[in-house]
Amino acid sequence: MALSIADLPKEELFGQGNAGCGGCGAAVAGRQAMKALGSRTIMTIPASCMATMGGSNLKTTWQIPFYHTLFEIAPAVSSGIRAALEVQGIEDVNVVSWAGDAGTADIGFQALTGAAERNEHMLHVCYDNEMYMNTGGQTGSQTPMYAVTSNMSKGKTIKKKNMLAIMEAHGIDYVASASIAYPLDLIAKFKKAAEKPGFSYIHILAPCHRGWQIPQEKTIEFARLAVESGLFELYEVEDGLRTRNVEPSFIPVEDYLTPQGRFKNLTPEAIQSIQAGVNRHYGRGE
Ligand SMILES: Cc1ncc(C[n+]2csc(CCOP(=O)(O)OP(=O)(O)O)c2C)c(N)n1
Repeated sequence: MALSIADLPKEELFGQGNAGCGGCGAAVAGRQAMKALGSRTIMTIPASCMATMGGSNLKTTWQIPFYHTLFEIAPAVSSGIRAALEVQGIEDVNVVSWAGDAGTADIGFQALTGAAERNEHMLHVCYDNEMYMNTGGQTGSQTPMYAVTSNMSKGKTIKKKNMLAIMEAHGIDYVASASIAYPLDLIAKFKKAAEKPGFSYIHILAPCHRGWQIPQEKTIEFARLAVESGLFELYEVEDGLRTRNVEPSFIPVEDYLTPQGRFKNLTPEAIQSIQAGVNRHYGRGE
């Protein structure tokens, strides 16, 4: 039977008085994910907004054990936690590393690829706000081309690295993209990942209104537009089988891009080339 909002647990394991900005997409992702993972979960989080947002000392937002790790090592710490649980014969705990796009695709990548190669029994989550937000919105490999950031005032000149494809290439148990605008799809994916005996990877597009320069109450709306335009595809890969979970309605990419302040330098030619890329990807002709 399909999951419904009414079936979700009422318990809030993330989100009670967090220190994130109003309208923070990552905080929404945390709240949704915990509805699937439940209280038998240990989380490691490297330097990022999400680490600071979790609070400190006795005032943590997470109602589960949460370990704020160094930037480069969250999946390695999670691997160690899994090993420690195993020697104690504890099997009913989800071990998760939860990192931003820099903590996943850039500075944290070596620990991630190592843990994935070993097919550790754990889940790595990338909440992708497409910038280094906790230090002021710098460019990273997950920043899309043309986006203006605090250190690239004319916009990024190279393409976004495809982390989902990279993780798929590891041959791990489960790879999925998810969006905070599609909570039931996201929650179903976390449930699936939690049941895998090996490594799972979930990549969540989590808009940041500050970096994206959008109104703070429109975080979810832009997350949805990304999917509807076809720019952020919702899919999963299980046993080598790739399934698209949501068919986009194919609104013009322009409707997603131009209202965002970070794309203020987009030329009509650039918009055309982005649209052409989407059309090619979905086999829709030019
Ligand atoms: C080794 C190291 N280099 C740099 C930093 C400074 N630093 C802390 S958080 C951060 C950016 C994190 O970006 P991301 O992972 O995308 O998460 P976000 O802040 O966007 O939530 C940086 C550069 C650090 N803590 N450690």
